[in-house]
Amino acid sequence: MKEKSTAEWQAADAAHYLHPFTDFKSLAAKGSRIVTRADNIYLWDSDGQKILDAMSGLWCVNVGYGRRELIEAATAQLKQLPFYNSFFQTATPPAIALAELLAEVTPPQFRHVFFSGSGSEGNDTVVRMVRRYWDIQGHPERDVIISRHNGYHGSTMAGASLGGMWGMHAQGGLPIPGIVHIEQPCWFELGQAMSRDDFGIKAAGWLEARILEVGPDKVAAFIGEPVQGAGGVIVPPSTYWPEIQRICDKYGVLVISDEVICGFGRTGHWFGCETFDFRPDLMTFAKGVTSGYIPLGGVMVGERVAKALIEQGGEFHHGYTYSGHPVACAVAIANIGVIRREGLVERVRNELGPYLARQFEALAEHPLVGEAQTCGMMGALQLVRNKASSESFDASLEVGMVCRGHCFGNGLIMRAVGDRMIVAPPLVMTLGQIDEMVALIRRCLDLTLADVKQRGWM
Ligand code: PXG
Repeated sequence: MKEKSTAEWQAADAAHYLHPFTDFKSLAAKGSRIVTRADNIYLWDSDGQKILDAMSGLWCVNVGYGRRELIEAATAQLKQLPFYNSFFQTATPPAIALAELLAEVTPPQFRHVFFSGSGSEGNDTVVRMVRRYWDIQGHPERDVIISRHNGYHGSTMAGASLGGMWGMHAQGGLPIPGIVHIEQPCWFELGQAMSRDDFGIKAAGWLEARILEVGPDKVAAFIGEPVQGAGGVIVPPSTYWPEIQRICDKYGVLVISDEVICGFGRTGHWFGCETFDFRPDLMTFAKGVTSGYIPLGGVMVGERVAKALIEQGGEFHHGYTYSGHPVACAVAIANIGVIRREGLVERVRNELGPYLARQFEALAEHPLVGEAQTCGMMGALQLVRNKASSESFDASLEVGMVCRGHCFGNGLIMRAVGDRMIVAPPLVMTLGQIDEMVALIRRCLDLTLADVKQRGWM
């Protein structure tokens, strides 16, 4: 590709490229940061600035950048068979081998997979599959799926409908029919009057209340992320998911775990449902399955649903051109190989996760931080105006964006969700690199504090 200067890239970008989740006009005025290369946990931009990527690309580069094994797997597969589909009584060896491998690394109820190209497509598959399941059971009226406010399940029509982001619903006539929401298990926002454990039970109770309101004979499934990622790394109390499972079992409601972020080691187990001790019937995955090197997603289908689909379902009228793309599947196999050989899941559970948790406990002392939470290799810092009373800043001040601006300027990528600053760094970090990241975070918090005081906001 022809090299351009930063200004030339920015001009061409502003002229032609509509970015996702972006105010196009305001970005064109500011100019994009152009990322040109990466290695391990670092990125470099077109001005040569080195950046520590504490978001793993977008929650996905679990094994870090520049991994030879993944690059070689893609290259070899591109030469051997760059594409063939899985329709019309056909399959390719990488897709079959990955299906077999996923059955090995996922919880025992999962022996089948349906591939998609992304997490959103995976969740569209979930909606169609769940409704098909109840159809086959002779209960087509059981078509309501319950989801949560501030959950994120993608940006397609079904994905955005399942998600509980009201801004997304306001554009394009969403949610689609048959999707309803309950409140999220966010203790900081909704539960501070009680213990975390009591709040977990209370928040799960909102599901039972909604099932009774809709009618248990109408409810098909409940979907949630084990830890809400895009919503701000909201780690639920440990009592929450077991209670959700109990309620779903009581009413025969299917449980769907959206593992697009939590899957493949992020929480310290292969899947978030193992960390939080529940037993989903379906599990959406994407991102970490290939460490983001190439798009791939899918749905793990537990025996309850798989048996019905296979034995009684007839043709399932659903699928994508890239379902089981051989190059993507070859990369996923190499990626899972790296995770296994390097014991990354165990490292997150036993070493990196606990270390990150201790560093975040120390960051919780900072005057701007009202709450610090981590789970495995993900973490959140809630910025507050008054630490003692947990009083928030006025949302219109966009303090999170001020902090993100300092991160940008200091070679650190950290995401701002409102006033919640979040990280989800690669699972291959050394302890020294965690120290380096935390030192950068601390510096950016200090700069934000000075900024906020100077503006008279605190
Ligand atoms: N489910 C979950 C839990 C996700 O986090 C999706 C589904 C959709 O996956 P695709 O591959 O279709 O994007 C996601 C995606 C953010 C951010 O701002 C998070 C995601 C995507 C874009 C931005 O944190 N997660």
